[in-house]
Amino acid sequence: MKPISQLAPLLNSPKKIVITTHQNPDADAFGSSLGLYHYLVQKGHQVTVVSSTYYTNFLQWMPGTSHILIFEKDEAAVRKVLKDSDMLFCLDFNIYTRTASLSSDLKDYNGTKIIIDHHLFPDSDYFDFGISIPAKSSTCEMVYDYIIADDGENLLNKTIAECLYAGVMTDTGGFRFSCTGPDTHRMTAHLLELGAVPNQIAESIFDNYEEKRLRLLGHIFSNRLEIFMDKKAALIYLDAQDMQQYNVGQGDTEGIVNYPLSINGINFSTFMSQKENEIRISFRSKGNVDVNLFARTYFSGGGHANAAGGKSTLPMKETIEAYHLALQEFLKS
Ligand SMILES: [Mn+2]
Repeated sequence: MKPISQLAPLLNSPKKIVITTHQNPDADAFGSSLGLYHYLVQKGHQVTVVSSTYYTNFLQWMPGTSHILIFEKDEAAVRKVLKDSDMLFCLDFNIYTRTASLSSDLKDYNGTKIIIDHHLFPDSDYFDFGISIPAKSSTCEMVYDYIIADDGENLLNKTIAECLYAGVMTDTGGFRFSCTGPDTHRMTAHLLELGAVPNQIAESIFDNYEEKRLRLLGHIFSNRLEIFMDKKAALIYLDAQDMQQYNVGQGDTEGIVNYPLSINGINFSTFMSQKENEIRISFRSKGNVDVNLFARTYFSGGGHANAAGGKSTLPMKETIEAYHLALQEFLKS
């Protein structure tokens, strides 16, 4: 994989470009993709953003979402645009398998492949050009850095600023996580100067739920939250019946894994939810508790040191038992 700085000559003439991101996109995934989209379009390229899966309601407001092609909805259109394109930008994910059923099409992609991402251990053999900095707050911050390094500061505008602000705000947990650096705040100041309005973006993302999500939270905190104070750990789980009873849809479980970390003394939080034949698991931690290592070792996943994901194909009861055994072993080492 060559450094992304060497990509510039290839973009000197108009290109057909596809930008894609990870499945079940969050605000950093779409913010970085659409931020880069609005930049590359101004540079004269023909650009299409592709999402492998449907996206949640709270991303609907972001400028450009109506142009996004969704693979789950229209496979043929996505295949055509991939086939006709010169380059593929992969944003906010480190390995093509993070794109659900789109994976095999990405695997066989013939054009130039570029990664901009902040997850650990990128699949460098797959990408031709790229930049991977796990210490960065968000892929949105990396897209901002890319635009500045590309001498594109004059093309930054309110539209791009809104997209990038959304991703940096959410990936830093509202500028609370340890990945929030001086550069993050310097960029954020610039995004506000460009016209991004923080309270509007925060409301669009955080105040966009239905009543059922608050009822679900009530159920979780009363019945589905377990605290293991001796291990400084907490677990939330939602089984198939919970998912059905509270009509849990895409986005309804966003951020739930973070709540246990607000308890004094808890530095490791796990959230499990039943999705068809597998259990999706999210991990969050504070300090030097490496949940990337935990997810990779025990639950076929990965991510960042303080935020990772994994999965289990065992039933919920057995998965929780496996979690307890894993936690015991993990804390010993
Ligand atoms: Mn991200």
